[in-house]
Amino acid sequence: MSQSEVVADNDRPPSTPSERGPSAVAAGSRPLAALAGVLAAASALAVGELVASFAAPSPGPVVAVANRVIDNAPSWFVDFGKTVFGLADKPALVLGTIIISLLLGAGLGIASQRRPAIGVVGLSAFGLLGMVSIGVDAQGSWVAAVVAATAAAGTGIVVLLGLLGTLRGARAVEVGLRPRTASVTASPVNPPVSRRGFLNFAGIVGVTAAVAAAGSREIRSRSSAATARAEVDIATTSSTELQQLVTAANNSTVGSTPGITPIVIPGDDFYLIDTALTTPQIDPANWSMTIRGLVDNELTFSYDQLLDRSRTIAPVTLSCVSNEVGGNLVGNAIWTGVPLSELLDEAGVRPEATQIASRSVDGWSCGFPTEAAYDGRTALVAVGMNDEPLPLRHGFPARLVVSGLYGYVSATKWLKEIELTTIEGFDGYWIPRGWSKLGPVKTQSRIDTPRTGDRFEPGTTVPIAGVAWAPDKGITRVEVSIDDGEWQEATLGESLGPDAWIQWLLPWTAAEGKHVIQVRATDGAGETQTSTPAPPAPNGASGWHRVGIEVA
Ligand SMILES: Nc1nc2c(c(=O)[nH]1)N[C@H]1C(S)=C(S)[C@@H](COP(=O)(O)O)O[C@H]1N2
Ligand SMILES: [Mo]
Repeated sequence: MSQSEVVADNDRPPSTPSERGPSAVAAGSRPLAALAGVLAAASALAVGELVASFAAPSPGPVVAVANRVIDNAPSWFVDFGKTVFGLADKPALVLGTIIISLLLGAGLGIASQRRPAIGVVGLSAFGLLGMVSIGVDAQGSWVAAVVAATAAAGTGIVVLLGLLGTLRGARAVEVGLRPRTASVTASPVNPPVSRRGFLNFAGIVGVTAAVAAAGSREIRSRSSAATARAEVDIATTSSTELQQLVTAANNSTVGSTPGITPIVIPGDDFYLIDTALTTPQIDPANWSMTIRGLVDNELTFSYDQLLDRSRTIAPVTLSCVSNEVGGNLVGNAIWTGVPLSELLDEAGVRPEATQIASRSVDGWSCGFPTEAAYDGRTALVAVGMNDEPLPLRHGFPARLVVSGLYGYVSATKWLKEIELTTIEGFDGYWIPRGWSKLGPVKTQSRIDTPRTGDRFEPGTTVPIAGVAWAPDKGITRVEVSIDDGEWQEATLGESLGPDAWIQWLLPWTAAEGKHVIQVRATDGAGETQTSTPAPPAPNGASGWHRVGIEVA
């Protein structure tokens, strides 16, 4: 066996040295060239992330590119992501961006083996994409974009050319174009020096890239707004009174039903919906919100100025238009904030301003009719949730909360500006993506317990219970029907007001057989929710929630 045979890749069929021309060996080093490309891409991304992290909250290349995907993706792609990955659709998108970059890197590595210029051009194009993606990002800075992208592309090119150069050295040794150094005898466990050099180099690059990536994460976490948030105290005396009402509701017969949703959802358990890949980290000391557009005086408020004003406390049920019948993209919390109308009045809203548009720090936007701020419903620039400053993921330092409107038209988190405009003059983020311009919340009810598939013994008393909501009209009646039978009126729990959901209970004696339980609610305007099923798009799901159980 010749020495060149010994060092050939194990996964290749054996061949005689005479059959193995230089091209055969070149093909054998393909996986290594691909590895060189992957490492070039990985180190480029890691260095780009590290450099950009010093400019936080400007995103790094990965998040910025993924943001561009979210912004420009057709809605079928977004729906697909939500269907396949659910609430993990964002981590999946970030991971996907990284994997695609590494795969492209692999391709570049192979293509650059013969023509290194391809690698240089490819990695420069990568850099350009990253630069523009960071630059146009709502939280991006062009300085960070240029510096991070240049460093990333430069690193990628150096790594790629360096590794391929080492690899060429290794190839020369294998083909016998260059004599092996006398001191090293090659064997499967002791590869020739050049190939070993490649692997050593590759290892160092891999470890360095991992360290850079970890470093960027660490730097970003240090710039977190969590510390600033921890120093704010939102609680007031009226929140204590409300808390007593909440405790009473939870301790009531209805509220203490096992399996029923608590009347107030803690921030950590509250449903989350937004387009943000990473939670915006906002230092309230450097934050302010502006009211502009069709107003007499443009006004800007700092966080302290908002906190210094007298605050309203209101339980409001927030719902996502994407919530399915029976779904859990809905929650009730106690919001603390400044009435929107108060701030608008100071700015002086002009009569032609028919829409209140708002934008977030991360570039999201929405809008609703100006009337909603003035028709008496709860409409707040909220700074608190359940007696605490807003949780970071729920919009710290400030967000909008408007009773009776789905979140996608009203509930801007990480609020940056409110612009008075006309209804025709502006479409929020989700409108061109196929959702209705107006998003009043549909009256809905949900069975929390029992759940589909539950089994009971005949004769047991089964508490049928759940929640019903119709912000800002309130719920006046909840009825339950078993097996399409007569509607039976459920007992309603303590009310936190018309903006909040209400808990309900109907004890039922289980009779043998399979049963279908249905629920429907009637709102304060006297309307009973429709039985006609509709999907969430374009303006919210409708129909009655039903649950199937078995008694045997
Ligand atoms: N900045 C920003 N605010 C946003 C969104 C968003 O994507 N970005 N999504 C809206 C939608 S669709 C909903 S349903 C609510 C959800 O608020 P939550 O995550 O606090 O429950 O936030 C709204 N506010
Ligand atoms: Mo939503």
